[in-house]
Amino acid sequence: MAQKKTTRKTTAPSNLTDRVRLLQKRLRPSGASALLLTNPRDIRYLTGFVGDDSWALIPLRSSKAYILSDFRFDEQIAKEAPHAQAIIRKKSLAEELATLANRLRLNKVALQPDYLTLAQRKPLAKHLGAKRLLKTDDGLLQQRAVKDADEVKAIRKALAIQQQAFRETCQFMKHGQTENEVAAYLEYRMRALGADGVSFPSIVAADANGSLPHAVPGKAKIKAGGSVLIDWGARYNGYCSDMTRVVALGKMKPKIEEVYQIVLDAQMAAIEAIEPGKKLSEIDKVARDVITKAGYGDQFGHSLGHGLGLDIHEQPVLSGKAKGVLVPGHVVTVEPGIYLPGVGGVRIEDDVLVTPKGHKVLSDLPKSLESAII
Ligand SMILES: [Mn+2]
Repeated sequence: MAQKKTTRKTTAPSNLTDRVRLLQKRLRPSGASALLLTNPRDIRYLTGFVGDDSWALIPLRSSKAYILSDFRFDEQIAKEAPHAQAIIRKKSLAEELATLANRLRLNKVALQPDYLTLAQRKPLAKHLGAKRLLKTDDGLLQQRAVKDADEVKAIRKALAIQQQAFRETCQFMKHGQTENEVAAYLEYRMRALGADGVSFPSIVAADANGSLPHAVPGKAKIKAGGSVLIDWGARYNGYCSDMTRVVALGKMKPKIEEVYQIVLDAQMAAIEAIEPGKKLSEIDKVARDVITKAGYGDQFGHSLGHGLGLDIHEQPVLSGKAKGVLVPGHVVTVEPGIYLPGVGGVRIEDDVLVTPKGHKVLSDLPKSLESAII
């Protein structure tokens, strides 16, 4: 009897080969014959495999990637990473890697120093030989900063989900609810609308709590005539989105209204300045100048924004200290803020794609002062 062939639906991104080729090309001059991936995010980026407790080996002169994993992930690897060969380990990861490296005649194996502990390196040195281990910069942070079409699509979808959940949450919010209740509803809606989950724990900060840039939602109540700062994000297909809005129930306090308009002006000016070739530090300065000129420079104590992707904070960073320039494919948050202890805070955040000619704002929830009164 002929064996029935089961066709498995793969979830692998379509650009995997391009991503691997780019990495191989960059690493060849380093003298490495392969790169050992120990960062789960990089493993996902280059193979499609989402599980943990696994390593991946990318030889530099072959199109095949290897995933060293265990029984739990056998089926998952076939589905998520059809281009990779799974090695379901019977011994330790280090021993299996040594066997594989010998079989493939790999001379030098490059490691990811930021994602390998000393405890993990020791058995590697023992089984593979310390001389075969190479410390190198794999350049993946820079590579991952430039998003391909698949990635932009996933971020757009994450944004669509988080924005719909926010609109529903604005309908739901009422005087007397706690920050926690609002956060729970918002996160529930994102999940129900198809998100993998949140991209980070949501911030819902009522009134004076809004002056803490990383406030944790608690028992404080939202009140009519008060303001609420909400910083939230969805994850879709592994990709994060990230936005912040400030809304007021019924009316906004004059002080909050004043700084709201300043933050909005700063944010829009910075977004307008985004185009390929512009210095990262210059974009930060555009927003900072607006806020400083209005007299609140000291109340804007963080950098303007950050890249986002499989991680919520990625390259590039929009800060005064950042080196480098924007290139097409960068996706960055633009999120200036003014924080007034005891009074409250305003931060407005959107996600922006750098295009060949300029930029495209991927998020589109209203943000005018009028729209902030709900
Ligand atoms: Mn952010």
